[in-house]
Amino acid sequence: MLKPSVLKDLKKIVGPSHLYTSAEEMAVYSYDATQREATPWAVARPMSPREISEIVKLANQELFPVVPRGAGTGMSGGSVPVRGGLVLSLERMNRILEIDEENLVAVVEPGVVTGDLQNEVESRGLFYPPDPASSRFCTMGGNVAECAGGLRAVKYGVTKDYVLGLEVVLPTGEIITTGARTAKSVAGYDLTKLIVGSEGTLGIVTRITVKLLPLPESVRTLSAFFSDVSSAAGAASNIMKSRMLPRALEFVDQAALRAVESYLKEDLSRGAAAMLLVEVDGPPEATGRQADRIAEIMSRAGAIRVTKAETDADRERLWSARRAISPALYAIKPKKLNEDIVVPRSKIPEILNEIGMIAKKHELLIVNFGHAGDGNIHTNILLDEADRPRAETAVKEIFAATLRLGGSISGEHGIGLAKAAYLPMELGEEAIAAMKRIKRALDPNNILNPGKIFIEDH
Ligand code: 2HG
Ligand code: ZN
Repeated sequence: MLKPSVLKDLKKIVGPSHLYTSAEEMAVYSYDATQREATPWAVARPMSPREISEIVKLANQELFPVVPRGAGTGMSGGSVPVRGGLVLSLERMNRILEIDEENLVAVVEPGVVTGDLQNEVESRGLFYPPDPASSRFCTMGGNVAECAGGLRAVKYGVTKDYVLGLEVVLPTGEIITTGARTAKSVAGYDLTKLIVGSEGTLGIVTRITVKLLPLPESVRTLSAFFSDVSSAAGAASNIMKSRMLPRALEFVDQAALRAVESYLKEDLSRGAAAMLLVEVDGPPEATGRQADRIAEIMSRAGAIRVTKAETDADRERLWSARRAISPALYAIKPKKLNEDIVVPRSKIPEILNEIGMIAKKHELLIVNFGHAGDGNIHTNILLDEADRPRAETAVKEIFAATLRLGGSISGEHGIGLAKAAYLPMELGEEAIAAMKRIKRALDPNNILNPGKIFIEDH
């Protein structure tokens, strides 16, 4: 609970209409896309770095947790206030501040919806490549906090590859800038990279400078359906071996297909067991040729049907279906544990095989889809509450197999709450101790987003 005097101070900082305390308002800020929930003690909606700095200084005096929050679309519990405290919602700081067309740079506030930035720059012939499946709802601040990946990472990389610099309120209240707005800068330690992906534990990002690219001249999208998962996995690995680099290479298994089809009331797959969705971009003469070659590779690998999207509406239909998989899975079972393991690309057939065996052993329904081109598979264990203990054992086994194949337990969703217990499986004790030393140095009172990433505090 926050003392009445603290609530009064917070009201003074953000203005009375931007401090929420009612049960209904708390409920809105209590969860993310993992279905994890914890009720905050209050919610503040600041408008400036100065207000945030004052809030954080107050938190250090009064020792209450501060939990930054974007749109709540996170997949690892990063914005869930597990220790209570104050949720700091960045939703009002939602301006695109600048698009510098000459230098290919955009400057935004953290509450900007990623899809809105994409649309704005695309209307000027520019391109912001990171494209989380939730791009229509998620915000740039959340993307930075978790280092979001998404559908185009296979060719263009992830959020950290585009962030040139940040303005950050440190856990002790200082407002700093990191990086630069130039194409290069090696002035001092790379604090930008430290903050990107730090899951709201090392600073609150209040301004983001990203690099832009020229918008590719043309895009071609193909869908292919297979009668078994291993042919689809084989086709994906043949595409990656072909010396072409698609901008998206997505895999969807049968259960995920069925879920999204019943969600959208649309029969995409006509009974197929797996789908690949592939997209190339570049000059039209190149994309036309690449689309033909990719179609041929997929047919040779056993595709029962390959279709090239002919219109923007066709493309949009395919991508909307792909983006809807995650929410659609709730139609099958009330709960899911969604993981985002990543393995070296060539190991996808092996990891899918292992996951299949683990599912069978524990009698669990496990659905797989995701960014095959990155080796990043969204393994979703669909469950009723009674399945949970077996599901948790299965998660551990899936992580062990992932690490054995040279992978990582999280490709893009972050550790947050969901994977904190498993982080030691991947990182040695010394590496975790080094990370905790950084946390302690920047946040000596453990104010900022406590309880995340590490199972035990510093
Ligand atoms: C996606 O790629 C998201 O659709 C969500 O990263 C994945 O729900 C999931 O497992
Ligand atoms: Zn994803």
